[in-house]
Amino acid sequence: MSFPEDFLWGAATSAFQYEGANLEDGKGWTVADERCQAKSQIQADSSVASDGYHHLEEDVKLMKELGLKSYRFSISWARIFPDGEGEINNAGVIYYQRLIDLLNENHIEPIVTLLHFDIPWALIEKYEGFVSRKCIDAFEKYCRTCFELFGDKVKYWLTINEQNVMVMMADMLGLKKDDPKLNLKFVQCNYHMYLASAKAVIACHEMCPDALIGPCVSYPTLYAETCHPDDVALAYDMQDIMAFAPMETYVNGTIDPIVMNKWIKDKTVPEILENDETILKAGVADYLGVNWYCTQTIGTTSKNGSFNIGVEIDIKKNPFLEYGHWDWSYDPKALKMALKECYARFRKPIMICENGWSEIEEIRDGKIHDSKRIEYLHDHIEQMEKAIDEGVNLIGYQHWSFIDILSSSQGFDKRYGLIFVDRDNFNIKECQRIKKDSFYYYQTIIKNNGLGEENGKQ
Ligand code: BGP
Repeated sequence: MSFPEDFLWGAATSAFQYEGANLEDGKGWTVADERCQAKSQIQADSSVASDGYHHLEEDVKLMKELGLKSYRFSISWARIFPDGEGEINNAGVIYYQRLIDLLNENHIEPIVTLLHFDIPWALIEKYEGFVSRKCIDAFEKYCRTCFELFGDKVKYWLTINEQNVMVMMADMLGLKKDDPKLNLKFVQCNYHMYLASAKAVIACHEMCPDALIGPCVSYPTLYAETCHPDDVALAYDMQDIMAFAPMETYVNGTIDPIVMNKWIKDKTVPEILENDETILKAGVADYLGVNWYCTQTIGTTSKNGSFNIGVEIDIKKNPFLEYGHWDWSYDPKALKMALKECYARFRKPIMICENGWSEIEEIRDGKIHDSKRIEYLHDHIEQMEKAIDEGVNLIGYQHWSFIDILSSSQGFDKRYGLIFVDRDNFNIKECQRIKKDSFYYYQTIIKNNGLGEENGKQ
């Protein structure tokens, strides 16, 4: 067995990282804009990003040349509703309409994320975002509007990107780090986002019966630093809380008992209304979107806690692995393990919604020789193929990223694209597009529906 004929070979971006034009044509300010501005190194914020908003036709042409079967992008909620819930912004509707039409004309399946880190800022000011149930209503209205506007042209939807990461980072939720009620608010946002996601699923099933919709979960596989039972138990619990508990809620509509017990122990149980369970149960996902880049090795030996789960843990270097510039590990074999684990637990079709390798890159003789990304693609696709052979129902692969985009935390130096965008943190230049070596490599993969002979299939 190998990749199915209709396998969705794709690539991905998100609105605030790709579009730019963050205040153009009526778009409202978002949490992502605020975060990028706060972290910005000179111009490396969301004002220009990859200038995708002004390169639409050119970029879709490049997607076509690459041979993409699918393109995952996100709709910026505040481009449709600048204040999150009031009047529709027609210019925003026209932009996404044009993108979706161009994709369909070129036989590229649009995979649309409804929320990718960019909650409209107005909802933070009015309701503290997802701390309030009012934000669930606003999200439902926005999703219903998207299904109404684009539902006849989009088959694959994703509700919320990496809710499991957002609910550990105050600034991603529009909250203040020193808020004395931060832990309670994290839980409220988490619970309310589960409900929001379920409501989006219910609306999608009602309004677009032929479409498929799911969440997008961040799933770094965790290793224990040693085989000491305490370390192993910590890694096991962390993996549960971080990845499997959220998947459980999206896929089965129940709050994982480990999570509920933790809320009770921490005295952070959110308000649970009578109808909530029915909503969660009715809004279960059709497929599981998974963002998988690498493994993380964790231990308990120091106090530099990185995760907000009430345990002080430390991210360690795994002596058996190679690491990239930003200390992300290179561990392709773990991808097969991760896919098998997800499939064994949940038995839902899986879509890899993000997977990729970042580098600092520069143009040499008009080209970008990104050999490490090629190796990464090869090694991870090989493991995907093995996972399929071993029975996993993997339906697609959205490489992160289609084109160089603004990193969610490291400006424009951290490049993931198959296409180089000629700009840097300090100089925006013309944002000229230059195909990297990996563009041609991935083109062959797609053409062969897998590694094929020339790419080293054994
Ligand atoms: C995921 C996000 C993406 C992307 C990616 C890489 O968590 O969904 O938006 O940014 O990680 O992360 P970074 O840009 O921080 O390297």
